[in-house]
Amino acid sequence: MLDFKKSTVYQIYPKSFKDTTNNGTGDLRGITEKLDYLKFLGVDYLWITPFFVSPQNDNGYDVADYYNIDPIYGTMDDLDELIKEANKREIGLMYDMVFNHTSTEHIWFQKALEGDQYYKDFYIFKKPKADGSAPTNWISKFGGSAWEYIEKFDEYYLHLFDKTQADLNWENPNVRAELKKILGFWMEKGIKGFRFDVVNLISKPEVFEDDTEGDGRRFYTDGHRVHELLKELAGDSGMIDNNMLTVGEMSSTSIDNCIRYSNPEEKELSMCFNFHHLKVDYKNQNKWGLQECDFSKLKRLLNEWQIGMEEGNGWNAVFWCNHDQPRIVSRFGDDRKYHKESAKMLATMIHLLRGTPYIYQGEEIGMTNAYFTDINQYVDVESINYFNILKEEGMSEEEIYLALQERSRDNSRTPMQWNSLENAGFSNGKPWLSVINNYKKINVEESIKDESSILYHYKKLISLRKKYDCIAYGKYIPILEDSESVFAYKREYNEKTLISINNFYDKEVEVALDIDYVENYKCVITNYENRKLESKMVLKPYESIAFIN
Ligand code: TEU
Repeated sequence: MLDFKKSTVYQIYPKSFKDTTNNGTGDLRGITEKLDYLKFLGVDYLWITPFFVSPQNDNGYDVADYYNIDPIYGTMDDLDELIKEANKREIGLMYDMVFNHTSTEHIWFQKALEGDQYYKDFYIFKKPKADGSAPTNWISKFGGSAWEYIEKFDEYYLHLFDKTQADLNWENPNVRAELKKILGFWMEKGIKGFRFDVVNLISKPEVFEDDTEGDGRRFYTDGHRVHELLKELAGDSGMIDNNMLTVGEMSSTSIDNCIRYSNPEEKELSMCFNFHHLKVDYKNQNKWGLQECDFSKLKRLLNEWQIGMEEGNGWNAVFWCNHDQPRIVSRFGDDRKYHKESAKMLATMIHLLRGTPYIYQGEEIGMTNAYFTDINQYVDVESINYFNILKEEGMSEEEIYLALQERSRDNSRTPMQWNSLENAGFSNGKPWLSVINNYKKINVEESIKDESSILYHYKKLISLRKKYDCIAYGKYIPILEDSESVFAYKREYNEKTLISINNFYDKEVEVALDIDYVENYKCVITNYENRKLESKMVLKPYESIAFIN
């Protein structure tokens, strides 16, 4: 395995990456076609979101067959070719394993519906309350009740996500055996890692009860047997022995749990995603409530997680973007006046942290939010559900559109912008989701021509992590903790120190640094002109600089 502390992972959302058949949907051959670009960028692993057989109600996170490829993405031959070509370039593939739930079209669920008890036990069916209502008052992550009624059984089944995504019963050893088999099948094919979807939700409580305080998550998040179940999965499947790079997506988790998930001695996973730093612009913790980024909270959270995970010898996946999150340059940067500067600042700020950086397709060229103006442009199940829910709750259409423009998952799912030709070079057919109209300016071809582009900045960050051990292994020490506009830290390793200073705002700001021997430091990356480290510095809007001694 490549040293994951020196590696960078690139996330591909195949549906929107590159379409080679002109049916408007990206495909596996599209990924193969772009491997040279990814090699040029310098990434080590590709996390590819699910391309397995699926009705696509949640764009593939509703898997109907874990062993086969959905025809919209190509064939097994295409996948074999992709693996071969990626291996040639020393790029490892990571597949996305959605094991908390299956599609209701999966044969297991279909058999369960036929009344086959063996398969009914694969899922979580429960009797209604005495009044016939759902077994608990839990809310689905996509809105509405987390239970769906099946009249034939006079029972409900649990779905923490869409009603077509039924939660698996991990207490059943037959379920666990099936999941291990799936991992074995894909490892045989020569892939290098896995990303596990919402894997901290797999352990449900023994007793199902109403949540009088919240939406039910406290009963199943980092559930009582989750570590035990993960250890078993990792050990028995051969994932650990095969040195797979593994990352778990952890919803509403805690540092203590993430240490256990990722400390190598625990033999669970290599690293964890958490989302606390991406909720600092949620008003009252509500995704659809808009507010400015609470910068001091962002700093506090990132610092806490950096220090806490290091103390427990855990490992973070560090990131701003994925297929569920709005584009970071539109979110915490300025996608108009300071597009380049702010995109580069955000990149530096996250990439030099302790953890493995993840880049989401298009982030490296500064792709922005979609700014759709019509509900018909949205495809995402969550966006459409909430459009209706918020309307019922009495929110005005105008406000709902504002919320979707900021928060919809479709913001990150628009087609990758390759060039300035029709549909941004993504497809010659009609794309399944509209291309953003800034593609003539923001695209890969233009970025490659311009060495001062955001793309080259990302390329440099990836190479710095390989070159300097202090970035990969250094101790994390926050500095300028009281600053209301600058996020800064040191990373120390074997006499070497990195200093990363990032102005998060569009205003100049003066910083005073308490650092010895400033003259020994050299600037290794910046988004303005190279400059010297001084004990007092005035930072330009969104200025970001890193020094190493
Ligand atoms: O997401 C899990 C998850 O809880 C969130 O990221 C969620 O989509 C968001 O908070 C809603 O506001 C994972 C996948 O990344 C996502 O694409 C899937 O829809 C989801 O699991 C279900 O498989």
